[in-house]
Amino acid sequence: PQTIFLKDYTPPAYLVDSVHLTFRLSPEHTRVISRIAFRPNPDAQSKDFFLHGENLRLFWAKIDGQEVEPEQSLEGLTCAVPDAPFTWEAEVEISPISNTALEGLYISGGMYCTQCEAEGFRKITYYPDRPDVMATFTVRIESDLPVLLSNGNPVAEGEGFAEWHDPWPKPAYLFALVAGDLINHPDRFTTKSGKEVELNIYVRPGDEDKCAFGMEALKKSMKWDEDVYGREYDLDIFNIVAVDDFNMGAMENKGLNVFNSSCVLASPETSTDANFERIEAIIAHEYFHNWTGNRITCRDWFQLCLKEGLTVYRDSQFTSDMRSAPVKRIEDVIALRGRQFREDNGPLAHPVRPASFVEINNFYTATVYEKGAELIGMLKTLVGDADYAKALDLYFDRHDGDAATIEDWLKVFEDTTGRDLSQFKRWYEQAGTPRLSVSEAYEDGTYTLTFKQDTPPTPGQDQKDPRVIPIAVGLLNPNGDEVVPTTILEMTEAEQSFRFEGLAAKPVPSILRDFSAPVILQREVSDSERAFLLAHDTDPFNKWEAGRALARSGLIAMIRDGAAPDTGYLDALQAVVRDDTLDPAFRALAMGLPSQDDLAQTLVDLGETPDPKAIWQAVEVLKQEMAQHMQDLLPRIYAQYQVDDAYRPDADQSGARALANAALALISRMDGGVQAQAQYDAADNMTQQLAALGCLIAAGKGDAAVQAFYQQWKHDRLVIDKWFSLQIMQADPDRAVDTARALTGHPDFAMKNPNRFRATLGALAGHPAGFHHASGAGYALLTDWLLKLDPVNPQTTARMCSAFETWKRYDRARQAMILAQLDRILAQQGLSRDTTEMVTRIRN
Ligand code: HT7
Ligand code: ZN
Repeated sequence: PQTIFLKDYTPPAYLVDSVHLTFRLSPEHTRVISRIAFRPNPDAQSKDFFLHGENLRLFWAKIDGQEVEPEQSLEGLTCAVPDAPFTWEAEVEISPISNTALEGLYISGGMYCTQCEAEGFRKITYYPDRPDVMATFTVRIESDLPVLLSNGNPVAEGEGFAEWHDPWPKPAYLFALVAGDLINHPDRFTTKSGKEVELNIYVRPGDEDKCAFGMEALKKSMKWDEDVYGREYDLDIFNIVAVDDFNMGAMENKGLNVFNSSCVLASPETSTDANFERIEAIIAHEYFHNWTGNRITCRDWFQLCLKEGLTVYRDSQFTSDMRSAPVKRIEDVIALRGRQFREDNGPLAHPVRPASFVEINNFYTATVYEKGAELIGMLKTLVGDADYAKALDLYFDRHDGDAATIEDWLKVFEDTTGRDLSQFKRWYEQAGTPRLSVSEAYEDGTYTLTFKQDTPPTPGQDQKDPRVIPIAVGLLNPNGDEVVPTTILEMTEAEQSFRFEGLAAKPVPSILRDFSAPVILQREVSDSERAFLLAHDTDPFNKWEAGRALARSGLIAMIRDGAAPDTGYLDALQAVVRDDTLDPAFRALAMGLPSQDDLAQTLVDLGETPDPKAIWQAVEVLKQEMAQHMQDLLPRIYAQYQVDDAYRPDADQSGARALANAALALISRMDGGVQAQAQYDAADNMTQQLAALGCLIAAGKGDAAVQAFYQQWKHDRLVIDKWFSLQIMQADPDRAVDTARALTGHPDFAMKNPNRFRATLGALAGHPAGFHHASGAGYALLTDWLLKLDPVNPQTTARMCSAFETWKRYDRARQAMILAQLDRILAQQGLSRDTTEMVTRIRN
């Protein structure tokens, strides 16, 4: 397969002014008739006319009304064209029903829908399918189905047809079409300048009672983007459609967002608090793309972080404003460390702006999205809130309608602030997570912190240059008072010292407050200092971080040295859990332990080979000890944080439920599941029901409830996804693979549905002690299914290969077994480009 390089970018040879498309929908023989107004690009370096097109049956093509005979290949076609503006027309046939890859036009549950990002439009018709070609689209859909949708505003409709016009020039990846027998949940929004916008959420019949929350989230997002970024909506209508078969979470097509139904449908009975929070964030994310992604798009796919990093950053800000900012920050950092640090530390590491790719779908990664968002946060910290706001205004003014680059983005900050951001740009270009080591000195009232930064080599990048790192630091007195409030230290050198004068005693530093940079802090800290910070730090993130570090060091001692659980940690944790002045959601997070994956990596960093089963056992022992240590407190917490009011998925209620359920998980270890069974029997919402079911399975008392849950929910595919996952997640390591295997034989297992596939095989991959079972059965089972899925859906297959990305951590026997499975995948005849690229990168 061909590698594409950022350095090889050249402007398109032809630009497009307008596109007219007619769709005659039919499951096996959809006809697409296109009329496209091209003109030569004055900035082009070539005059070659090439249109992308894959799996299209071409009936005819015309230029300026004259039939032509283009030269076709597997990737598209070429043709001789005039050296002046011209009209291209063509008719092709496609088969949506055979499209299981879920890219281009496909059918899900009887509904036609499209997914064109990144390169799906070329499966619909011949077109220059690249984001720097932007055009207005007019679309006519011919079908007997009652709901016919496309981008922009509706312009005509009648018996068996509808026409849409999108006045905003857009790249083809933002094109969308939906047709089906759908139910509408309507609403309205008046923009700040008084424009009336019609809002609709379209769903399959039966799902109409699950739209209200998403609609409220949409209106809050529209208002927030006006208030905080000054961005107003720009069409008469905004449609959202829920689709069951979808490769990712959602898609920001102009005026017609398409959502994985799991990311929009919500009801208290069927969705957990975490689902509600996620749905609110994803609705916001897709809506925010209207400006950061659609009005200003990316010049090429290397610039993906331009829209994704910024939009993730914006949706995090939104959630922080709607809910609790500290809790959101802690959740984001847990996710960043769990996925992005893992990626940055392994064979799939790549810069936030990659320099090359084979298959762009493989670069919708935690690095591009989440690390990309961290870079925006760092920029804001460095320039300050006021200049950030000015720079963003300039960005929207200067680049509205553009297909822009990271250079354009940084330039608006340089022009706003006069800063030179060339060093900051290294964050976009260098892969790997910097290690930030810290030493301290105190003499005559002066406290000095010395930092050293170092980034390990990553694939293709041996040498790293120092980056600018904003390090937020506060200092506490030994009595716990803050003597220096949060200060931003701007580190630019490989090694750099910062002094604080006039301190009466050696302070206790709180470093990297609010996780001010995506780095790994390496500092020898005593457990007593961690306990001190857990008790006294005024920065909620570092307060939580201190508890997490204590838990980690105790667990590592248990795993390495067979130590007993650390009572210092248990006492410090108990003090936090008991402290009713603290946010319950924060306390619930404090009760969480480092993930088993995190512990495995910590052991590797200490030069040890992790044993996944031993890690699992240590975590079990510690949880048991937590339950025992807090056995008097937990029933009080559990009772106190029961929510009596009618269910609301807001921060207050979900925080209370999270704390009570964290208590329940420990109580179940002491009472054998009695309280959990009572909660299960009484539950009137999914948060309570699922938490109780998890406790029952973990306590070995789940059989009846697992059956009952299935009977209760077998009609609801999103709930049944939870049922699949939970049984695997809660399984004993020796049973996890068998449980997953048995579930792949369940009549409701459906390989072609990405949600169900992920709920089953993804849950296995997320159970380290089960997946890395010494028998190798986890590796074999996942591989069996990846091989079955690849010909059906390469994109989802390739993404799930990342389960193997940590193979180098493990012992020789496990390494050999994983390599054998990777080789088995590579040996498959006709393996997709997506999966070939992923497995090749993982293997090297
Ligand atoms: N911009 C979208 C990314 C995307 C995608 C979504 C659904 C299916 C396939 C996809 N490929 C890429 C989603 C987002 O970031 O908002
Ligand atoms: Zn996005």
